[in-house]
Amino acid sequence: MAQKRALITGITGQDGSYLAEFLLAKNYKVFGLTRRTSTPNYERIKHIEDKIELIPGDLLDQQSLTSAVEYSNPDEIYNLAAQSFVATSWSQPVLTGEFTALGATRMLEALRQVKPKAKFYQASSSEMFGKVVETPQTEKTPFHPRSPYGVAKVYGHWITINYRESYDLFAVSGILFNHESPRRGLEFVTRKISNGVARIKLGLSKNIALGNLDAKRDWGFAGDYVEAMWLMLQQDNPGDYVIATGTNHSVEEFVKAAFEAIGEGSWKKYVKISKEFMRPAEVDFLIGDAAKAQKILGWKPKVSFKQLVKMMVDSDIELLKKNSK
Ligand code: NDP
Ligand code: GDR
Repeated sequence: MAQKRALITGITGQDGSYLAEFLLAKNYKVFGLTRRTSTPNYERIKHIEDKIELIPGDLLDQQSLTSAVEYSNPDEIYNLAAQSFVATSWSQPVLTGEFTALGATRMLEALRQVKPKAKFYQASSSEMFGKVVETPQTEKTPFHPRSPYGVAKVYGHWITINYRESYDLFAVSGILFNHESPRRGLEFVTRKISNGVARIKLGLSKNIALGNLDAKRDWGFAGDYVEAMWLMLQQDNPGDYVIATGTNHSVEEFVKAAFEAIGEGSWKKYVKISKEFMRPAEVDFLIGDAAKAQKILGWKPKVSFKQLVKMMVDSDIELLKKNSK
């Protein structure tokens, strides 16, 4: 059988790096779209850089996306690139719409014009459920996004379905709940906490400043979730799937578990609440029901909440020790 070819947008991000590793292990030829920066930001993919091929391009630039599809001639396209930080979407709402919403249309257009037979994955999000209308959330739960990011993702979700229905494309949306890892960006709450706890443990900081500790999220491990993306594209028919663990925890519970991972029972003295990290509209409670994915894809998460927190704290301790040498 010919070697399969995949194009990943957002390959320098958390999920892109895990997905690239996963596809390389399956013997794919992996191409990644990267945008120009004045200094390279290949930290997450430097260990596989010699095994993948990077193609310059930007979600804002249709021609570069069309060329990337022409050049890579992919069997599968994973559209992971986005402005993915919810908080920033209030300060940069138009840019978030350009990247996260219209970027999906541009990728779909590139596929439709160049390689309509390629299978397409769109990175949809549990943020689309926002102010939830039912619990747990499934593929059938109506959306009520609470941020410009969530609104942009709803657009990306529906344009993917619309292209599937209009042009008979194999285009799917994975509605992924929060997934974290040692490669998570430092501004997201889980990594901010694991890094903060590691710094406190090593005597580099005295406290961590956080916003709303009551918000609850269904947190899984990113390494588990990229397998679900791939499985969605291996089916005979395109469909949309919720990917989640089916359990949730508050930010406060994450903080507590992170301090417990370093053997510290009293976390309260280390945490400061700062208005700076409160959001104009909050998503209070998310919990997903991934029964459809389990039934059709045979997918289940492997890493538990406790294991995830410990993995992130341990990794940050190691990283800080290494960087201080
Ligand atoms: P990251 O923020 O870690 O990565 C985002 C990626 O998008 C980076 O590679 C970034 O490149 C790239 N990118 C941003 N803007 C552009 C642009 N204009 N042109 C080309 N590339 C661009 O996100 P994650 O890996 O966590 O998430 C992957 C996708 O999944 C995103 O779409 C996110 O919204 C979605 N998602 C994530 C979830 C999660 O819990 N992680 C849950 C549900 C959905 P650069 O390195 O140059 O900045
Ligand atoms: P989220 O992730 O908005 O769910 O989006 P984030 O980790 O930023 O926030 C989770 C919850 O924690 C609360 N919070 C804080 N958040 C941050 N970042 N910093 C803080 O100091 C802080 N204090 C409390 C937030 O208010 C929120 O309730 C992530 C992204 O990966 C999206 O791209 C993805 O679509 C969704 O997950 C599913």
